[in-house]
Amino acid sequence: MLRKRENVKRTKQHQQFGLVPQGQYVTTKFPVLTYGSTQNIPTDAWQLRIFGMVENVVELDWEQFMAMPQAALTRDFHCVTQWSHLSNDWEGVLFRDVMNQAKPRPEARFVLVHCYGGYTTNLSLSVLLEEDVLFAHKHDGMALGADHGGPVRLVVPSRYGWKSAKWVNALELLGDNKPGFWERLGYHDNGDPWKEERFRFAKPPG
Ligand SMILES: Nc1nc2c(c(=O)[nH]1)N[C@H]1C(S)=C(S)[C@@H](COP(=O)(O)O)O[C@H]1N2
Ligand SMILES: [Mo]
Repeated sequence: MLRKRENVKRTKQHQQFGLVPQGQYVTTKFPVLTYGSTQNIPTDAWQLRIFGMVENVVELDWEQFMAMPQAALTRDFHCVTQWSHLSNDWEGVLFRDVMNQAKPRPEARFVLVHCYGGYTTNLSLSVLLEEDVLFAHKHDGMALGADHGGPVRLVVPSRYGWKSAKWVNALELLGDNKPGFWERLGYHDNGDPWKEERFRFAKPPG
């Protein structure tokens, strides 16, 4: 109960200063949100593959991934179910650095992100190339737990949480947009929380 009252107070303060998007409340918890089951992928079996409209198909194993330049950033996280968890410290490899190895072809405009377990989500390549998009393997100083998408998840700070794919396994570069798991069910292709782009339609279908 105390925690609840604190969260209400914190939410009001953040809203007052425009620090959380409309329709979000601030929580100090970091809820786990997974459709289906947690994937347990040992690092020695983990792989990241980039394919589709690229000059070079890239396949990185854990060692190659960890040998890349490491970046750290602190960002807020907004789930479309309305909780926001602020000031997450993420560490990992910048999306840009990984994508540079693949050399997207000029026709490549969209990316379908594939995860272990079958989850997918779509983003435009230009959003993913923003400077703070990261393949994260650490959260708040600790190895990213399997519940939160470890060994490696995508973090797309400028979009709702469902675009931050856990247990990321592959990126498919496409010329035409192809909706992912939630997007096929009515969630927004772009998903900017500051524009409240929750649903593809004004209301979810059905
Ligand atoms: N592979 C996979 N990634 C996923 C999900 C999922 O169900 N499967 N859920 C998404 C949703 S809706 C959110 S809000 C965040 C939640 O991340 P968390 O469980 O670390 O809080 O993960 C996203 N990434
Ligand atoms: Mo979410």
